[in-house]
Amino acid sequence: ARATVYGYPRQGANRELKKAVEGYWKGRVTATELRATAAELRRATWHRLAETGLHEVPTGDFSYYDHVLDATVMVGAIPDRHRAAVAADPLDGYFAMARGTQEVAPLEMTKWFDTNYHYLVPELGPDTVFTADSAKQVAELTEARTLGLSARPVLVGPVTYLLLAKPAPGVPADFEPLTLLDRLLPVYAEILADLRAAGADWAQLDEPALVQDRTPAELHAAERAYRGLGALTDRPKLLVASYFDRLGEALPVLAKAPVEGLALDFTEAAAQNLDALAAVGGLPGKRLVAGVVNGRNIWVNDLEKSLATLGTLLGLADRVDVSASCSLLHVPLDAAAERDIDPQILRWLAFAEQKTAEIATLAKGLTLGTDAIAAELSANRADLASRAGSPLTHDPAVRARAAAVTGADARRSQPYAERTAAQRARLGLPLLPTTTIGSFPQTGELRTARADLRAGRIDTAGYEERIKAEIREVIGFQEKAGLDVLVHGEAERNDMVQYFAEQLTGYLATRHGWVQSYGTRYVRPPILAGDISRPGPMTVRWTSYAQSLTDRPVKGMLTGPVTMLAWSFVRDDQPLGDTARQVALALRDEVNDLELAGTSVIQVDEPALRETLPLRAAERPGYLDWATEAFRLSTCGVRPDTQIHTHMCYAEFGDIVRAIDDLDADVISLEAARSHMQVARELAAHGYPREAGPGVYDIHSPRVPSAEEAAGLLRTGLGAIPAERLWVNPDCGLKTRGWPETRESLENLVTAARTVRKELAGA
Ligand code: THG
Ligand code: ZN
Repeated sequence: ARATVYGYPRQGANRELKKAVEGYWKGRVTATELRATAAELRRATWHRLAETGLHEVPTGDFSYYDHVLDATVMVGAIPDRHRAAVAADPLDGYFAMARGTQEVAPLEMTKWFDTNYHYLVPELGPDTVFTADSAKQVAELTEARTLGLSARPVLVGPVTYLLLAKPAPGVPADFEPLTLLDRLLPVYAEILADLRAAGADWAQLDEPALVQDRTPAELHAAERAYRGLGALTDRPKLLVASYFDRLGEALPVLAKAPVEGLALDFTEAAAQNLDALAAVGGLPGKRLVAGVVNGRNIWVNDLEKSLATLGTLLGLADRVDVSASCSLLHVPLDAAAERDIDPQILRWLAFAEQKTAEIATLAKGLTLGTDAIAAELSANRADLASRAGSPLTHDPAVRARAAAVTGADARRSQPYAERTAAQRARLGLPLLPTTTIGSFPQTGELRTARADLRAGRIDTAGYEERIKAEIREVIGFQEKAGLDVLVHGEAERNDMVQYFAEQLTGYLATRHGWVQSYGTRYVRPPILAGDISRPGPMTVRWTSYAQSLTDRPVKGMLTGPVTMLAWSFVRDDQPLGDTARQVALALRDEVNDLELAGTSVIQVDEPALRETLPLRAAERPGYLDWATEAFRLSTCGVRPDTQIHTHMCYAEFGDIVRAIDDLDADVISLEAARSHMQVARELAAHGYPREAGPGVYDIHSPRVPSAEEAAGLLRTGLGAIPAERLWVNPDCGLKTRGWPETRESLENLVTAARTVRKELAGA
């Protein structure tokens, strides 16, 4: 058996790639230097992979920004508006597509399946002409082969490429990119021929879109694609890779296709993929690459269990190789770099480096027998036992409390109609109340203060003084601007998930655990490692301090349980719903403590509610059940006159509007400015019965909306939501904005609210 992976973190141990790319943008790094840094990172990675025991390294998975954008370049699908820039300078043109310029908008960005990686969406239309550009793929293959390595180019597959695309601007919205398949296949044929000529024995075509629910027409397209590519004579052997879920109806299609290999996910979807493989009579004559090591979570593998799976597979294919379930892009680089995690616990964790070693060990065991890996197996058994038996993973008090939850705990004590009256009486807000989503600009000074604290240049008291000064500034501004419900501005928070994770028992934070989110932006997702409890209040001090400065209500600001899970690495030893419930109970205590401290409005954000929706429709109702219950569990312990707000960061939410209703929040704020209040109409169409604040200020752009423009949006909103239930707020938090445009925009927003209030009073 051979050991391989489909892709690897690109950034380098110290995020050298981020620094080089951002340096290039700033003019501090030349194109030559950037290329050299990138080539050195690739070389070091391949060496490391081979040294760790991989027999075949991936090539072409490296990217300056995004591998789907690389595929767009590879097939020549450059949007018209970027053609001149790409022709003038391919590298600058590439970054123009990724980030836009003064003159042209970038490609849209969206989530890569249900991961936290974001890709740039191809824009296609009936006039799209594809042309082959195999330069990057061929160059990287040649680099690896020159090092004497056995290398396998990895490409986004043609079906997935088209299924991920959207109609280009100006193309009718009902245009289906998949109709371009016949035009795209010859381009893939040309690239495959180039790779063959450059010495590729195998090429991998990634088709993760085939693990989603697919129509018969889409499955038929997949069949045609691989019948066509398989029939080519001048090509490498083809490995069609699936990951993130079971292949389902697409498995028989690919099993019958004239390709030489299939890669399947045997982590989350192991049982279904095994059954489906058996049902088609296995893959006689084909190579099966078995993704038995989880490529998107950070837990140490159960080597014996994986060996058992691999053993079963041996009877089902000509040849079985070992890999991770998906590219290792989605996990941090090296657990050994984590010096702050208890060594006992660190043994439970496997990042990309450790996963590579697991894959190599499994391949060795499969080839030579378990005796050859006896030491690894015994260490692995001890690590797994340590995790299973740890008090961190089994806190009896947390478990007893979660088990005792009743339906009543997840329901407000009064229906909305009654509690809204109590809230109105308590808050005394005007019609069309104004508020913000929570965060105010994170200034350079704040980041410096945090860095100073970490480096010991200031002490905690000094740091807290800086935060307090910022809160005074934010409260003072909001009072002067005339906002009705104020916020403290979240100066003390960097990544909100990390902020809460650091304060909850059972959560681990990493120092170096960077994972690419998009382009040169990375996150360090915390790890839900054990049973979750809250040793003490997390936000009450800052909220109370802010409230002490003003007579107007200051909103308490929390991140909801679903988002806490979505932006973390989750436990794999219990259902997600159980983990969500533990987090929800910890947040419930925080909500209740905020109320006790006198907070009358508490916002619990769930920006990730929709993005966590399972890939397959059959699994969605079960997810939405535990997700909405967890939200209600965290928010329903309050008095009727305490107002619960929530916020979500997206405009398209038609498919979960019922779940949003199920949250039973008193007020919801949503993104709406760009879509001209489309969400307001969708909420109305659903009969949404509570209060809503469709955003009237697009915070994703530095542009300042005029008071008249905001008033226009409000009037549009009033066409869908009655005045008594309409709030006035921006689309999202202001963390990434500068102070000048924030000030002006919020002043205009208040002016707009006052104007429309007058109109309503006069009518
Ligand atoms: N927190 C976590 N995960 C997330 C988000 C988050 N996933 C989805 C979404 N938000 C991703 N959005 C961003 C936005 C900005 C940055 C990263 C992801 C970013 N990162 C800094 C960088 O790479 O320079 C580093 C920030 C830091 O120092 O922590 O700007 O909000 N967990
Ligand atoms: Zn938002």
